[in-house]
Amino acid sequence: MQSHRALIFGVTGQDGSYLSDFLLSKNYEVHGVIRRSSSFNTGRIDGLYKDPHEETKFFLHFGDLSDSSSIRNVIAKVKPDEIYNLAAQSHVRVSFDIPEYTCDVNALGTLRILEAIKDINPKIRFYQASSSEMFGKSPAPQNENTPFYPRSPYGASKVFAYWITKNYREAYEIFACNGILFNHESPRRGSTFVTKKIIEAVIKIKQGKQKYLYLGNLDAKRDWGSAKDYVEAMWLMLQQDMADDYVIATGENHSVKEFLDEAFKLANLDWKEYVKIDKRYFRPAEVDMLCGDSTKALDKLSWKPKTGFKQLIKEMYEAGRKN
Ligand code: NAP
Ligand code: G4F
Repeated sequence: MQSHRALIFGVTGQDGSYLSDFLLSKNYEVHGVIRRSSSFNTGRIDGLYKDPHEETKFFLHFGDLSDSSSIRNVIAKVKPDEIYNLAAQSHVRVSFDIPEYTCDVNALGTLRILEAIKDINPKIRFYQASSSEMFGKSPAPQNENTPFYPRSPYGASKVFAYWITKNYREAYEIFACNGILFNHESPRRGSTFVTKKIIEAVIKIKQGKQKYLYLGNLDAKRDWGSAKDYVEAMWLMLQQDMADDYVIATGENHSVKEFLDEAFKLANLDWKEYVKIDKRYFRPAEVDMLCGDSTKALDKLSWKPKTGFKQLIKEMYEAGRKN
């Protein structure tokens, strides 16, 4: 039987690396798009990459979501059955500093891929990495029917990408799905997101290599799940008979303070002795509380999260200690 071929934009990111692992385990041929960078940006996928002269099912191509021609060329060359758009300027705080770039990549980048699919092969199935940040100020619990109220350029860019994905599904019958994923973390999470920042600090403080941890708003609440669990949901969405949009979440939420409690407890430390507040980590507008209701994903995809809050923190802590 011929194996399926997937193309992943954002393959070097947290989710791109876990999705690559997952699809390779399903015998897919996986192609990833990477950006040219003056320093190495492939750390999360180095274990998967082999010289293309050897036998391999994992291939990399240069491209950028701000560059339509590179998107079109890679899609025409790879001829994928499925495209996963995980590429984004994904940092909410940074999106206030570089709003125009954030919207170019996250919003127009999505449109560029959809236009290429429409012109090159409208039969390609498309996954869009939508975000719980789109709900912003809308009260929890949030599900597929909750109105969007984004609170950042990042959130607003993702709202455009969500609607353009839905529009290309309705207008051109492209099999295009939005996965509205709530926060998901892992040992591969970028170091500037709050969970990984806390874990790295706990380990360094315990080792005597760091004195204090500087953070912003400790009262914000997030629905934190595990990236490994969530990439399976992305794939499941593209295996259905009909394209649709799904919320993916744990249904539980915790404050940054609760995360600090659990993480510092693992090292037998009290976070109150080490955490200091730095105004620079506050956002001009904050999302106070996210908590997802993923009943639809359970009913239609038979998907549910496997990793709880404490287990996730423990996994991140144990993996961090080994590095
Ligand atoms: P991440 O670790 O920040 O990865 C982002 C990826 O996008 C990286 O591979 C990055 O490449 C790539 N990228 C950035 N700008 C690009 C551009 N102009 N052209 C091509 N590629 C570009 O993010 P993640 O946590 O894996 O999240 C994956 C997706 O899900 C993102 O779209 C994010 O917004 C969305 N999302 C994430 C969460 C979450 O909690 N993790 C929740 C909801 C939605 P470099 O490695 O070269 O920087
Ligand atoms: O870890 P964060 O930066 O994640 P945030 O803003 O929720 O965004 C992440 O999840 C979204 C899904 O809801 C994704 F779409 C997005 O791409 C990204 O993956 O911040 C979490 C909370 C915020 O309320 C923030 O204000 O932690 C608070 N926080 C407090 N101190 C901090 C810090 N966040 C960061 N990054 N750094 C701090 O020092």
